[in-house]
Amino acid sequence: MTEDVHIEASEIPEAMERVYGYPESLTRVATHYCPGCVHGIIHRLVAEVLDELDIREETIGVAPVGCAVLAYNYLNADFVEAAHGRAPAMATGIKRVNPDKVVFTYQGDGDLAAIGTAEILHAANRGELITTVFVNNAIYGMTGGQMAPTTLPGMVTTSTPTGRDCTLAGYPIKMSEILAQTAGAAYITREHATDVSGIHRTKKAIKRAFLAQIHQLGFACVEVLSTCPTNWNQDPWEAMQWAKEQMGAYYPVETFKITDAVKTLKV
Ligand SMILES: Cc1ncc(C[n+]2csc(CCOP(=O)(O)OP(=O)(O)O)c2C)c(N)n1
Ligand code: SF4
Ligand SMILES: [Mg+2]
Repeated sequence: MTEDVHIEASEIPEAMERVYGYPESLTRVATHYCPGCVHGIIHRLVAEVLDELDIREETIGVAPVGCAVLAYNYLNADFVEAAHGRAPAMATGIKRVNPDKVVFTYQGDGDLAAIGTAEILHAANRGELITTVFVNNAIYGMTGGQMAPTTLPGMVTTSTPTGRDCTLAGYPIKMSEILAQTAGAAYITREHATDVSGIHRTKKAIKRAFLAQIHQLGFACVEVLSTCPTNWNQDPWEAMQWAKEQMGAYYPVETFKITDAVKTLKV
């Protein structure tokens, strides 16, 4: 364990400005994520955004089933746990009953693009005032690396040991492109969290997606291309490159929908 070097704002000499620190919206516990997994990075980005927008106290997160099932242990906001894929339905109910709260879902690709396809599609189409952070690592991470709808063609998983054969198993589904077709969506973008510039872009996108909700502009979803070195059988560095290059070739990093109102938001 490294020594905790946290410095309280009151301890910083007046002439100095704090430029980096531990977000208040992140709890001070070690996560269970594997080395090289970017769930932890994405948690931190969400925490930084909650701090910067000063919305931690009024935010309710909906945690998924998947490796991020314990997101409520790491993000220091109110949370509920949804059954696999049902986070958008729960978030819908929570937001409608508590319109003054800021409600977001955090979902993996198995959760959002398989069992939860109907929930996310209809939440977007209804223009629910919720924010979704969609972590796409092209696999069912938590359950041992089975094929997900997002698994790339030819990709070896525990349930496709000779590689995904799209003539049998269908083609990788592009959820952001689909969600962008819905009239209720205000902001749909795909980013990646595999290098510094990608992480900065992802943070901006997450902030814009929360702002879209706060300004009541419609449904917003940020897909983040991410890693699962454990189930991809890669080391963390390889996994970062693979996500950026191989996943990025199939899933372009692009903003698929941004309404004029969302464009005017200052991020
Ligand atoms: C209704 C239901 N079906 C299936 C499962 C088993 N299950 C748990 S996590 C998971 C896949 C998670 O994959 P993903 O959402 O991509 O998250 P990751 O672990 O990759 O971040 C599955 C199928 C479950 N818990 N509940
Ligand atoms: S199994 Fe994969 S998704 Fe889950 S924590 Fe490990 S690297 Fe991350
Ligand atoms: Mg996954």
